[in-house]
Amino acid sequence: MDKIKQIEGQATVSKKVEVGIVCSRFNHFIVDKLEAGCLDALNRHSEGRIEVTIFRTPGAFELPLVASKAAKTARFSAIIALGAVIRGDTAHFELVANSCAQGLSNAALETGVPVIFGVLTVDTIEQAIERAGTKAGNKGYEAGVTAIEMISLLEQV
Ligand code: INI
Repeated sequence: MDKIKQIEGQATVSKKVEVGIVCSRFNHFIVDKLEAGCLDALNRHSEGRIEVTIFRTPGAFELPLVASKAAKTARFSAIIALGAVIRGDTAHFELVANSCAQGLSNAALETGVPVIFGVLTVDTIEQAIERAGTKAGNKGYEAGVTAIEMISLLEQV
């Protein structure tokens, strides 16, 4: 092997792009913090080149449909889904969390548009708070950076 070519995304965008954020209102106390972190990341890493449209769904279960429809418009270079699924006493958690994750993954694969999974799936409200801008960082911020990296990577694939 003479030469290994490596291609990876940069932490910024080279041209003007539009990004869609799909936020669920359920557990909005947490999701609002993810949204703020995500916007902060897009702002810091874009040098003003990213335009954002925010869509709001009732819950995480509805995120995939809106993400998929937004991706199909071909208007957005990436879609970021933000939500918080917190375990309760019933099987509802598993159903909502699994369906959301699978649906978002399908939306990306079917459209070719990166759909970023910024949905917390946690056992307790404390764990959610830790991941929404306190001791475990902000998963919304991470989702924003991941979107930028994926936009940049897909430009080169
Ligand atoms: N939606 C969430 O976003 N997070 C949750 O924790 C949650 N729980 O636990 O019930 C939740 N449920 C609502 C669901 O996403 C749908 O909106 C609802 O079932 C209507 O389709």
